[in-house]
Order: sequence, then C-alpha cells, then structure tokens
Amino acid sequence: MGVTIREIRFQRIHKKLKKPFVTSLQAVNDREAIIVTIISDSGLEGFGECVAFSTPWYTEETVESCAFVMERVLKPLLQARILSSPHEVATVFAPVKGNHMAKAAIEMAVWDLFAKYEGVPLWQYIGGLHKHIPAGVVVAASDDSILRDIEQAASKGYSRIKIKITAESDRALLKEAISRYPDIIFFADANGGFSEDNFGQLTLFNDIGFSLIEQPFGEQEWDLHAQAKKQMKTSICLDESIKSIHDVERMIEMQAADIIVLKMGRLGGWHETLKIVELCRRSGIGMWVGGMIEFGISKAHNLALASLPDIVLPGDFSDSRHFWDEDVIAPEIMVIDGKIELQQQAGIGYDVDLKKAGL
Ligand code: OSB
Ligand code: MG
Repeated sequence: MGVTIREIRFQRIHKKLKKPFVTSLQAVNDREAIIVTIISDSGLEGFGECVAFSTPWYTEETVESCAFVMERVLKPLLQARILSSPHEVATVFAPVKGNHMAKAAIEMAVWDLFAKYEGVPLWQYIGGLHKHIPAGVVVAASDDSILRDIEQAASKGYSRIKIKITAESDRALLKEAISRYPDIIFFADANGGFSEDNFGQLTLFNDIGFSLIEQPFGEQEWDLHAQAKKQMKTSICLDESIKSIHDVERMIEMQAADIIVLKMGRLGGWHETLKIVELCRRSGIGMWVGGMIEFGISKAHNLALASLPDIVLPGDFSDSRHFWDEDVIAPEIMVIDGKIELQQQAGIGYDVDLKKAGL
C-alpha cells in the first residue's frame, strides 16, 4: 500500500511585484518561482513551490541552482518510487547535501499528494487545529512612507505588522506609530543588519513597542545573539541562522534566542520542520511561520503549518493581492476580520492555475 510517483513536473513562473519589496539586503521587483507538480499512479496531483530567489541574497540557493538540482539530482531519486509515508522523501534525499529549498519544493508536493490520497485537508493531515490563521503583513519601507504603510495595513485589518529595521531607523517615529495601534502586534526584522560595533544601537530598540526583534545579527553570530537575549527585554527571534534542527539545538544550548521563524524552504521541507516544531514545543521556544514573498502554493503549505496547536505567534500571512495583481491559486487567499480561513478541501485546499502566471 502506498502512493506511486508517476510523474514529476517543474514549471518556471515569473511575475512583477505590485510594488518593490525593499530591505537592507535587496530590493525585490520581480519574483521567479518553480512550481512542482507530482502526479500519482491514480492521477492525483500534489503541488509544491520553490522559494529560492533569483540571486543568492537571502540564502545560497537560487532559482537556477534549484532548477538544476530538482531536475537532474532529486527527480531521478524519487521517480517511480512507491512511498508509504511522505516522511520517506527526507530519507530518499538524504544523500544530497544542502539544497534545502530545492528539496522542500518537491517534498511539499508529496505531502499535498498524501493528504489528497487520504482525502483530508493538509492542515488536518499534519495534526493542525487552528481553523483561522491570524494575518500578518511586512512593511519594508523607508521612514518617509512607513506611517502610510502602517496605516494602510491597519485599515486592511492585519493583526500583526512586521517592520524592517536598520541601525539608522527613526526610533522616535516607530515608537509614535506603534503607540497609535494598541491592538496590533508589532515585530521588527533586522535581517542581520547589526554588528558588534553598533550593539548599543540595538539595545535602544528595547522600548519601542516591538514584541520581538528578528535576526539582529549575521547568521553565524551566536554569541552576539546570546548577549542580546541576556541584555534586552524585547524577545530575540532567529530567521536566517536556523537552517536545520541542529541550529535550533545550538540556539537552545547557547540561549541565543527565545523564538524562531519557521520557513520550510530554508529548513528543507515538512519533515525537518515538523521535527523542529516538536523540539521547540518541548523546549518552550516560540514559533511562527515566515514568508518568502511567495505565491499561493507555498502560502497554502505555510497556512497548514501555522494551524499546528503549538504555533501561536502570528506569521507573515498577507493576502494574495498584497504582492500580486493575480495569484496562481483559486480561490485566492483573503484576509477577513484580520484572519485567513483554512480550506476544507483535501490537500492544500486550493486549485492551481499557472495560466494566471502566463503559462
Ligand atoms: O527576512 O523574513 C525575511 C521575505 C523574503 C526574504 C526574507 C524575508 C522576507 C520577509 C517576508 O520579510 C515577506 C512576506 O512574504 O510576507
Ligand atoms: Mg526575516
């Protein structure tokens, strides 16, 4: 008994963002992605999405490196296999080093396929309970437009707003903006923009009103993160530093942070992510699901992940029209009363239409 992998298909799509996403690391104007379709012997279709960027500014992988690894290295390992559980994909891919985003994209499609095989929504298949996921948006703006962007996000009902910060951010302006919205949760994301030299600047973000600061230092700066956690009352959260369960173990051992951002692409897929969720649950580490400026397929997987009972902090969940004029899924993801309702259909719960991406 099991699911036979009959066909594995990759399609590259490309869309312009409605508005550039500007961070200290990179301005993203266009988004390329690789959509994975896996078809079983019984004709079921599972979908995944590769979240690597066109250039290696967030992680080492790129769309091009993933296209090669997925087609030439991973596909031959999985083709024609009979799987009795989606967990087996991680074992099949284990001989291949790194390349987490390439692996995750294919793994996602297999998990969708298994949920469809069982006839249940993916969020139920993994043991999720939350049926409404709080919507959170990211404001990546310069000081001049930040107030307008926050006001706009608040008017759309987002219950959490994440603001990209640097050592140069206008703290008085941020504090004033945050104080205007007592019902909204504010996160800060530094994308590793601080260093030992401006450690003092970071501590000045303590009383701005942020409930956490994401990745203040570089991904290998474990000592600096541990120091920040000790000295600051605002929680420290790691994003880029966490690439596997070993990094989470190290983080806990060194007391380098209180919270982590789960991103299945960076972690290598569902199997590793679910192991990490279990470790964090046991260790009292907070978790939330992070975004990658992605299309609806990856978002649908992320929504399923966020339905797990131990994930209580609001993630990067904006609606389909936030980045795109039109998403590649139907129905599109919508924010109603600050929340996104999970679908009841089997698998990811959304139909995929790549014609909407010009294919
Ligand atoms: O650091 O969280 C990040 C987007 C791309 C790469 C890295 C990050 C982000 C975001 C999330 O901030 C944006 C989103 O998809 O909502
Ligand atoms: Mg981040």
